[in-house]
Amino acid sequence: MKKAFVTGITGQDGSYLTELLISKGYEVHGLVRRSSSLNTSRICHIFPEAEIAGTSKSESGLFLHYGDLSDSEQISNIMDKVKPDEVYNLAAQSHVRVSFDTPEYTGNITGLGTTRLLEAARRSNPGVRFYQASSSEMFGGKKPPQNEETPFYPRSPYACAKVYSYWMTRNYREGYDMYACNGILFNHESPRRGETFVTRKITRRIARIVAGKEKTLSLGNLDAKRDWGFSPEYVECMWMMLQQKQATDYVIGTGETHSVAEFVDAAFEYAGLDREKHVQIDQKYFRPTEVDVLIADPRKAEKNLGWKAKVKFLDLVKIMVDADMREFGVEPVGEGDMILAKRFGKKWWKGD
Ligand code: NAP
Ligand code: G4F
Repeated sequence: MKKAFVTGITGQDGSYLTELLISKGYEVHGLVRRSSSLNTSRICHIFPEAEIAGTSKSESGLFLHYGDLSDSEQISNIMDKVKPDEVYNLAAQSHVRVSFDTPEYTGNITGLGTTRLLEAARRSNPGVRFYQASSSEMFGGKKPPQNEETPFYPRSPYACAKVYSYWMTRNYREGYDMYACNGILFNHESPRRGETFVTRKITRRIARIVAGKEKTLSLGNLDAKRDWGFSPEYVECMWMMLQQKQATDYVIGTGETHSVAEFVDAAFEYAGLDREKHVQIDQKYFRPTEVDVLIADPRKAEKNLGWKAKVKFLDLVKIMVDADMREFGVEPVGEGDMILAKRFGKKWWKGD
């Protein structure tokens, strides 16, 4: 039985990846931060025990370990004990706007945290396979469409930290012959997306407006363009990257770009609401430096991995609006649910 260690297991991607790995028969070990309120809601269907004590195991074969990417000793302890075959580094201070408020902390976790993990992984098992969650933010919106050869131009403390982690991952590959890959993923969303990222903020607020709980939605820059895909498809690609003969880096995205304004329009229209009555602009959501246009050129992943995004922009909008309507007790429009049933059926991912 293969063993995987996943950092960021409580996040959007970590939760979907864990479901995928368990469905493939892996023993999965996850790193969890201690918090004063529960932070395991995205994995509580796999790990129902509310309390974790030391290393805890659920019925499904998922093990959780307390730790933090700032704590190299604990990371080394876990690695020595688990000796994983595959390590997925998904943990990060992942919010770009917040990284301007916490640049040092973001550098410590999103940057140096990767080095701590690479070093502990290499020492525990030289044959380990390592996935680094790199980001399209590293391109800074320059020279679209962006592929593996596009130069980096980081435009936030978050992106600077991710560029450092990208190069450390390559350095371990080249210096120690370690099987280490960077997945340079463009924005990917889902009903499990964090509530303060723009897509989820929009769909959640729409559901609350329909439910009569709110009236307005305040946003920042509506002109920025992103290549938005669907998280459950993207975590499959992370796994694929670690199953190849040779380690290399991949750009992953849909190949389409849409503005935040287009997302707002599509979501309001789908929910049957008039955007003009609800949306307002608030300067506090603008960033000191913005990434204007992200659009992936994912041809290398298509060619080498046979991977292609199936869920595109409008489908994604519908899936997310429906899920949030259900969460707030409103009858979903229903097209999003139909798209999921058609595309995923009874596959590993059960939907939210
Ligand atoms: P997310 O939902 O924000 O999850 C981040 C995870 O990191 C959470 O499990 C969080 O734990 C954990 N974490 C944060 N600080 C930590 C620390 N100091 N020590 C240990 N764990 C810590 O992010 P995501 O959307 O799933 O993204 C996964 C990864 O891919 C991130 O590295 C992100 O930067 C990167 N990425 C994301 C996208 C995207 O569009 N989603 C695109 C490119 C790259 P808590 O639950 O305790 O907060
Ligand atoms: O949803 P966002 O916060 O995502 P952003 O900054 O693109 O970063 C996400 O994707 C990256 C991959 O490219 C990841 F690496 C990163 O971890 C994260 O998952 O913002 C998207 C756009 C930005 O241009 C922002 O300025 O939406 C704009 N925006 C407009 N109003 C807003 C808002 N963003 C947020 N979060 N909140 C707003 O009110």
